Amino acid sequence: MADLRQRRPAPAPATDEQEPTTPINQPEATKPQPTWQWSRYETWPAFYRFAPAIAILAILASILWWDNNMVEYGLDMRTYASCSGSFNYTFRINAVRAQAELYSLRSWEIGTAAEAIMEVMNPEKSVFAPEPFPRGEVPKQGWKFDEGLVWMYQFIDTQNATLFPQDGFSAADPASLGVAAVMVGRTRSAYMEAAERQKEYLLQDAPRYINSAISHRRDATELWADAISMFPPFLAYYGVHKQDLALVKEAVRQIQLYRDVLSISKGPTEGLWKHIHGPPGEKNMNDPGAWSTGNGWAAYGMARTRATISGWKASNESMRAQVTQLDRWIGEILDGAIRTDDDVESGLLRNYLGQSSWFGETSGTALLTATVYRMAVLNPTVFAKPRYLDWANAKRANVAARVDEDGFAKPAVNPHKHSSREPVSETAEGASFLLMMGAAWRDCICKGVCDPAEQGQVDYA
Ligand SMILES: *[C@@H]1O[C@H](CO)[C@@H](O)[C@H](O)[C@H]1NC(C)=O
Ligand SMILES: *[C@@H]1O[C@H](CO)[C@@H](O)[C@H](O)[C@H]1NC(C)=O
Ligand SMILES: CC(=O)N[C@H]1CO[C@H](CO)[C@@H](O)[C@@H]1O
Repeated sequence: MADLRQRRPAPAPATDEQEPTTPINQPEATKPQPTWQWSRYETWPAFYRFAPAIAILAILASILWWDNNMVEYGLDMRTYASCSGSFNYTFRINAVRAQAELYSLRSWEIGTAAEAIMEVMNPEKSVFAPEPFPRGEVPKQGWKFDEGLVWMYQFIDTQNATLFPQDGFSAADPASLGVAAVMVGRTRSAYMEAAERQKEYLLQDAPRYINSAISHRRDATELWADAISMFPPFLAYYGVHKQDLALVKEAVRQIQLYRDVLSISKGPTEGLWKHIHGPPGEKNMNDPGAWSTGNGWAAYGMARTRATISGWKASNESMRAQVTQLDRWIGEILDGAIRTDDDVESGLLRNYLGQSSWFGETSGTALLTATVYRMAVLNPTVFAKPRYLDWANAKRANVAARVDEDGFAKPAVNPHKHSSREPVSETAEGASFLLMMGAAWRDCICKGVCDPAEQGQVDYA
C-alpha cells in the first residue's frame, strides 16, 4: 500500500504543459477541455442554454393558439369528425331530439324526424355528406342500425301499398318514410320491397293534378308545397339505389310541375310558394298564402333532392341543367323569405310571409335557415355570401335563444292547423326543423364554409 502511494506523482512530469502548481492528486484536470459537455450546463453555448426555455415557451404559445383558434367555440377544427363531435349547437339538441321522437305520430312527422336525427347523429350517411353514395351505392347499415333508423323503422308498414297506410288523407306524406325504408332495405329485403311498392303507388296509383303532378291528397287533386319534402327526395334516393337515372329525373320534373303551379310570380311575395292549390270544389283546401313552413318544406326538399343528384356520379354528370334549376328555385324562395322578413319584434319569419298581421314563429324560420346553410356548402359561389349567411346566423340565434330546457321552441305554429293564430309548444315537425337547423349549421362550420366566429346576434325585443 505504501508503495502505491509513493508512485502516484509519477505521471505528472509526463504532461509538459502543466504548471507545477497543479495538484498532483487530480490527474483528470490535465486532459484537454472539450468546448462543451451535456453534463456541465456552464459549458453550453448561449443558444443551447436558452433551448429549454424556448421549448417551454413554444409549448405554451401553441396551447394559447389552440385555445384561441381551435377551442374558443368548443371546437376542435382538425377534421370534420373532430369538429362535429365537439360541436356546440347552443341549444339543448338532445332535449329537442327527445321531443321529435315523442311527438311524431303521423307519417310525415316520423319520416321527417328520422331524416333530422340522421343529419344530427349520422351525418356521414345523409345526402349532405361529402360522399353520400360510396362506390355509387346507398350506404349499408352495420351491425347496429343508425340512430334515426333504430327509432323509426318499426313504424314502416311492409305489408301494404304505401309505407304508412293509416295516413289515408295524403298521397305524398307516407313517402317521407321512403329514404329510411331504402336504407333499412339494403340489409332487410322486406323494406326494399315496401319502398318499391311506395314508388309504384306514387307513379301509378296516386291521383294527379291536371299538369300530371302527383297530388298531395288522395281524395282530391291538390298540390301542397309540403309535398316537396315528402316524395321527390325519396324518388331521387330510390333512383340512385336502382341506378335509374330516369327516376331521379322524374323527381326533378315533379318539383318543376309543383313550382309551375305554386310559385308566386309577382307582388311582394314574388318567388315564394303558395301553400295549397287545387281546382275549385267542395273538398278544396286552397291556401294561396305563402306559409312559412310550406316554403321551408319546398326549399329544404329541393335541397335534399339536389344533394342526392350531385352526390351520385351518374346524375351529377348528366343532370347539370337540373341542378342549376334547383339552385335557382331554392334561391327564389330564400330571396322571398329574406325580403319579407320584417317582424322586428320577434326576429322570426311570420307564419304567413308578407302578411303583417301574422306572428313570427320558429318552425318555418328554422327550416329556411337550415336551407341556407345546406346550400352554402352545396353551392358556395351563390349561397356562401353575407346576404344569405348573415341572415341565417341572425335567424338561427333568434330561434336557438327560444329553445327552452325541455327542448321546445316558442312561439311555433300549430303544425296540424296552419291557419291557427294560437302558437303551440308541442310540434313534432318543429322539433325536427330545429335538429335540421343545428346539423346544417354544424356542417357549414365543420366543412369550413361558415365562420365559427359568426355566432349571430339575438336581435328581438
Ligand atoms: C355553448 O354555447 C352557449 C351559447 O353560446 C354557451 O352559453 C355555452 O356555455 C356553450 N357550452 C359549452 C359546453 O361550451
Ligand atoms: C359533381 O360535379 C362537380 C362539378 O363537375 C364535381 O366537382 C364533383 O366532384 C362531382 N361530384 C361527384 C360525386 O361526382
Ligand atoms: C291501412 C291498411 O291498408 N292496412 C292493412 C295493411 O296490411 C295488413 C296485412 O295485409 C292488413 O291487415 C291491413 O288492413
